[in-house]
Amino acid sequence: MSDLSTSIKKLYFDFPVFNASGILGATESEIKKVLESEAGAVVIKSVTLEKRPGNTGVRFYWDDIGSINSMGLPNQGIDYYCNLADKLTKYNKPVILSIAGFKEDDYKKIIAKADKVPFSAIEVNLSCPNIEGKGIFAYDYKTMFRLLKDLRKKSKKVLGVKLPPYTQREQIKGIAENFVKIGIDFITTMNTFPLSTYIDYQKETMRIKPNMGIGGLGGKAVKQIALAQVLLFKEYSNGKLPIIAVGGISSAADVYEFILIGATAVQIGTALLKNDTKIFVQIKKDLSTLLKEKKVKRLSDKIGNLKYL
Ligand code: RRO
Repeated sequence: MSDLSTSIKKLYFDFPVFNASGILGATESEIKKVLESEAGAVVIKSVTLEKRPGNTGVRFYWDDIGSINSMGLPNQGIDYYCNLADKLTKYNKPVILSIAGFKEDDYKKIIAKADKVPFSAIEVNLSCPNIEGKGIFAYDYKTMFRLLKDLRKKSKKVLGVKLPPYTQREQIKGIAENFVKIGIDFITTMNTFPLSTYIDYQKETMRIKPNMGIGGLGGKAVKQIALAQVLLFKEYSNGKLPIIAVGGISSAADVYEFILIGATAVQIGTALLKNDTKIFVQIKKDLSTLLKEKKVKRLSDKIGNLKYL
C-alpha cells in the first residue's frame, strides 16, 4: 500500500484528510467521533472567549452544487475545549484548535489559554463571513499582520491562519510574503465565499434567515476557486508556506488534485456534512487505489508536482 502520510512542522498526518472547522468539531462527542474515524486529524470549531449559540433561524442549506451557511460562530467557549485537550491526546492524531474573535484582544486572550494545554496546533480564523457588523479581518491587511505578529510572539504552538478567497494576485503575493516573514507555519485556504445566497423560487424566499439570507458559499461550487488560491499561495511563498486546502473536496480525485497543486493536507466541509465520517473511509480506499494505479509510492512526493501546459 502507498504511503499516504504528510507532515507540517511537528504535525504528522498518517492520512492527510480531515474535517473542516465547523463540521463535526463543536462538542466533545463530535470531536471524538472524528478522532475515532479514519480522519487523520481533527479541527475544532472556531472558538470564542465566551460560549455562543450562534445565529438564529434556518442557518444552513445545501444542494448538489454547494452549501450556504450563516452559523454565526456557535461554540462552547474556549474553557470548554481547553478542559478537553488532555483527553484528546490518547488518539495520537493532531488536534487543531480554530480560534475566532471580534476584536484583536479576543484572539490574544484565547491564544494565551490555548497555549497552556496540549493542542497540536492553532488555526487562527480571520475569515468568518457571518458576523453582522464586523468586517473580515483577513481583508484588513494592516490589522491582520499586526495581530499575527503579536500572536506569533506569544504562542509556541504550530500556528496557522484560515483565509478567505482573494480575487487579485497582488493580494495573495503580499500576504504570502508577509506570512513567511512573520513565521506563520501554515495557511488553510479557503474559507467559504462570503456574500453568497440561495433562494427558493417556489416559496419566493431566501433559503437561510440571518443577515438578509446572505452567508458563506461552500461545497463543489467553490472548488475551482480554492484550487487557484492554493497554487498562488504556494507560488508566491516560494513553497515556504505549507497549505491545508479546503473547498469543494469530496473524493479521492479531488484530494489528489489539491495535492498536485500544492496542498500538504486537505479538509472536508460540505461533503462531510452530507456523508458523515464514512466519507473518510471511502476517500482513503479510493486514494490508495488511485496511487497504486499511478504507481505512486508516497503521496508526499506529489505535493506541488503539477505541470503547466
Ligand atoms: O460560524 C460560522 O458562521 C462560520 C465561520 Br466561524 C467560518 O469561518 N466560516 C463559515 O462559513 N461559517
